[in-house]
Amino acid sequence: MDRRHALALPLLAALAGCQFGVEIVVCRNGGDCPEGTACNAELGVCRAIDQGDAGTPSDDDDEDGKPDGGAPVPAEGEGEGEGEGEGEGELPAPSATICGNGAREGREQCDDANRLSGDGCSTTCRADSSVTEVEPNDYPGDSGSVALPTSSVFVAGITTMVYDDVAQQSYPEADTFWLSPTAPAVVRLESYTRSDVDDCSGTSGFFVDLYREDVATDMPAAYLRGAWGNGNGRCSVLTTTLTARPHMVVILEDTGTALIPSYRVQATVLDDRGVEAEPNDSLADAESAAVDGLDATMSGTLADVDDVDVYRVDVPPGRGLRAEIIPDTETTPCDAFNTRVSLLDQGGVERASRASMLDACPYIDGTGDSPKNPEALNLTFETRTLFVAVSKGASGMVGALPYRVALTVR
Ligand SMILES: [Ca+2]
Ligand SMILES: [Ca+2]
Ligand SMILES: [Ca+2]
Ligand SMILES: [Ca+2]
Repeated sequence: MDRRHALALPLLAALAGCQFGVEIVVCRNGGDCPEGTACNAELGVCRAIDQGDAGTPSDDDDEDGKPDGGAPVPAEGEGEGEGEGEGEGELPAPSATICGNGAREGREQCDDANRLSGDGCSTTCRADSSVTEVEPNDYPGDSGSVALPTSSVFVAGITTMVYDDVAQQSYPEADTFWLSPTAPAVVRLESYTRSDVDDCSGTSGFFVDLYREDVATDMPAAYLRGAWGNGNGRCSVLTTTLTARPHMVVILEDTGTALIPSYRVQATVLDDRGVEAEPNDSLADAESAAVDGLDATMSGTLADVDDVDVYRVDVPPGRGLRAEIIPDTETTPCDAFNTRVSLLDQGGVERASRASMLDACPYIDGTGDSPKNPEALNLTFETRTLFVAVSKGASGMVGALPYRVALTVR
């Protein structure tokens, strides 16, 4: 079996600044920062001074008798320098849908008062079920390669070593299952190693790979896309559009040497909230049809190199946001998908960003015990509004670029 190409990938993408209309100010090339912000040399963007950046918090350019630093720059656009029709820029009050509080609210399909999937109600309050693997299921033709419902949890273990005659060495077994959506869908496949919550212990790593239905005929040719290192801890998340055809999912241990006695893979069909409504280039105009982030997806298009699409998501206390930007076809790999995602706070300040890379489409993840982006985890006592901005990647652009945004709050 192909051991994949990504073993030596660096986990973190380089962080870089990007310009977002009036909201984001790039300072890498000598630009000035607005009041209350200072240039962050690492990100190359202006960040709120209260984030510990170098700056001049004792400045008092506005002569109000108080230092200009402190709270992030609000969206009132009081300087009205750049325009963009901000007006008063009043942002709507945050609202919370709390999955796991035992009360069914908003678009929740259920709420069983826990944060575990596979028990009938998922950690994002969507109906799900649990399917236990049947061995052998190492290869596409194996009898144990069961078909999974698209809202389900695959409970399995990588428990045996298999000797490869060609390579003349042993590898951990693979586990496979089939996914056959009855209609085109956006599906997230996420691995977990903890049994009590949807999270990872940090000790085991995965590849989650997707193949076409003719996988048994020519496995390398049928390969569509893989995910590695982009989830909680060392777990992985493969989010993709799927045509209404059978697809094979292959789970591999990522070092090719270790066993993983117990793990789960959650398959979730994201709730389609439609198409972005332009203009949505600023916080005040942000698209909010998926504001609850309950496993929601929207489709958008970067119309030209200057287009920025901003999505609003409200995150309850103690919960985190995962946002991912994926191609609108299952055949486009992440590293050939030239987009970038940024996380903005209510002041329009960029807190994190990531671009496309091999085996990981652009994502921000504040979920789980050790989130890769702690900025996307809400540690305050109040529901907080975050903004997800989509823009083109670094390698230029030819024509309009369609994409999907995938959101989960949990
Ligand atoms: Ca609830
Ligand atoms: Ca549950
Ligand atoms: Ca197994
Ligand atoms: Ca757009």
